[in-house]
Amino acid sequence: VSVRHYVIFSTDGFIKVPTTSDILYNSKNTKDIYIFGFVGGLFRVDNDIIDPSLNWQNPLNWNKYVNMKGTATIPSPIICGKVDDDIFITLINLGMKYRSDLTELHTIHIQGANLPAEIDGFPETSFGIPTWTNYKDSPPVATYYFKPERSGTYVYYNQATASQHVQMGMYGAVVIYPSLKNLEDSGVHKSRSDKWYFERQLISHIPSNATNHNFAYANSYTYFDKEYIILLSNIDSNWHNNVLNSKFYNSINYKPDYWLINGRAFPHTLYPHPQTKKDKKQPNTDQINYESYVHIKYGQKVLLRIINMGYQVVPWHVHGWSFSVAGKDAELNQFLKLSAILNLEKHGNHVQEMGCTASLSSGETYDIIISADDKTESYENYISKGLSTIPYLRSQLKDLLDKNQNSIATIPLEPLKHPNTDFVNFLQLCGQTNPTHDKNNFPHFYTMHNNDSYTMTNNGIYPGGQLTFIQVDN
Ligand SMILES: [Cu+2]
Repeated sequence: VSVRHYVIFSTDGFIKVPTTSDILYNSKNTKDIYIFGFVGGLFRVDNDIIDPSLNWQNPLNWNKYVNMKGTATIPSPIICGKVDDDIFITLINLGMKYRSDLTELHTIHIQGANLPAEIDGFPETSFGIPTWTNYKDSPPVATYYFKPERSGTYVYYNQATASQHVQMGMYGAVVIYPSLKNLEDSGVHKSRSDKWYFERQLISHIPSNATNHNFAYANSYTYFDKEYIILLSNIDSNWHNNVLNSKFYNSINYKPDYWLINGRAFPHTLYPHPQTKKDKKQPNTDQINYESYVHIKYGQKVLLRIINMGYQVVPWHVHGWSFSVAGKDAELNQFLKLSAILNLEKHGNHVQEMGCTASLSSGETYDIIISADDKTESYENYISKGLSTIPYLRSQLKDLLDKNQNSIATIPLEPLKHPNTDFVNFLQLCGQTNPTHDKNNFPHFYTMHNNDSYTMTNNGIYPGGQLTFIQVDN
């Protein structure tokens, strides 16, 4: 059990959205949208101070806080911990840099946390944090407390004037891992030789360096090798402009024109997330961040923590594999729960909820696991040799290229080197026929996206919006 203390500030800022579908972006094909959000992060773990600048009780830090006004982005910092941890979140309302006249109350509500009313963040039934206006005096603060009983994916947001504050961007992910004790209680344990067992049965696909941070829930079928947060939201830029310009906006006219994954629209979703490098040392959280370009290896299991904070239902669709639903709203999937109760796992058996689309209402979270099995075996013959009198795929693609140069895609391979992104030609990839075909380096690209396909746009321009890639290689 650890104490994890976060200090979070509310303020305003801007995000950049693409205005074209150019994969390479610059200042000419992006525009700014005014937003509100939370900044800050992990202050303390147990007695270790992680970031001394977050100590609001030290007056020497106050000047820095004043300068943090106007620096908000979407989404807000990730809050994480494990079951039974003591999670504290101190909230400071910095006020707005570009709308200094706004002095509304702010709160933090953790959806799914099932907290008592005193600290549930609903201001009409408890309290809100007023804006800090006298910088000579310590900021008005209150500290929320959350002792998670269940692992899974939650979301926090500003419940004060939620209609506007959620739309403006005041939300972030909450990730809770099961504890080792939870896992042991469910029959999953690590032996002294560093092997993972369910009861007395070896779980061979779980490597010895796995920890409780490789399980979504206390259940052996929720093991994953890598995890990503997919926080979905949508924006009506007219609303945001009106807030910036102090104009009334009637929320019954809500009409989104941008759809975001972790605060960004395609093609920005492919690039490294600007918040990742800002992340301070996060003890016990090696890999969790807001990257939305999923990069995994064949055979790996990837957990997608999908959260919908938009004002529309999202049918989230994954190409390539059917996924298994590990849980929803921080509750273990009921089929997995039933399988455990009936002891089906013992017999190497279980029941799973599978699918290729998960529909998320506003505020819902889904934990889905993809087993990225290699499909080259089954399709290799057709792609590289042809089958049943149909010529092999590369020769077909060459014909297409002869007729139209634009018919073959170029794909940004691991767009981690922005702005000098490498592109690969799909024909080269797909056409690496024997004997030059290098089976050991054959990346595949799958997409996942909002299946209400008009949301794959940026103000009407396709492709854009809620669309991103999964790169799989060896
Ligand atoms: Cu699709």
